[in-house]
Amino acid sequence: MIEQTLSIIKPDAVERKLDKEIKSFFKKNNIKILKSKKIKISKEEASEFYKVHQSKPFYDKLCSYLSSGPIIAMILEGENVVSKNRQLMGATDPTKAEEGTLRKMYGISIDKNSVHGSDSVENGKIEINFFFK
Ligand code: IDP
Ligand code: MG
Repeated sequence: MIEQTLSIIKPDAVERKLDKEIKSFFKKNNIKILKSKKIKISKEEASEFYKVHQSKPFYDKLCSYLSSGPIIAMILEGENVVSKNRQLMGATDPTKAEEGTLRKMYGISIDKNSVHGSDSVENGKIEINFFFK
């Protein structure tokens, strides 16, 4: 099924100017980038975006991090793109990510893991709406 998902190039990857490589990696894997915008969000906005994690010990650090510098939010579209993007991203912890995945190639640590991807079609809709209203 053709789906959409939200992808974010996180501050660590924007700072290292990896956006071109990451975008061409998606395109090479038959994923369309419907929209893309570079923005800097506030800590309040990051807290809203990541509110599913509010009970986690790393929540505050996570929200500070996502609002620490410019990010690139994108709407990706393609066949089964939600799970496909999750596969292309690799495990949350770059040290556990498979060879050839974005987080393996570019991730620095579990915090600075370079990319975000929605975890379901339903959350994808919510997250797309958050950035592209
Ligand atoms: P995901 O990004 O692979 O979907 P989630 O569990 O949804 O992973 O966590 C959201 C983000 O929170 C992760 O991308 C990562 O940056 C951060 N995070 C997750 N687990 C930990 C942890 O145990 N310590 C520190 N940061 C974490
Ligand atoms: Mg997640």
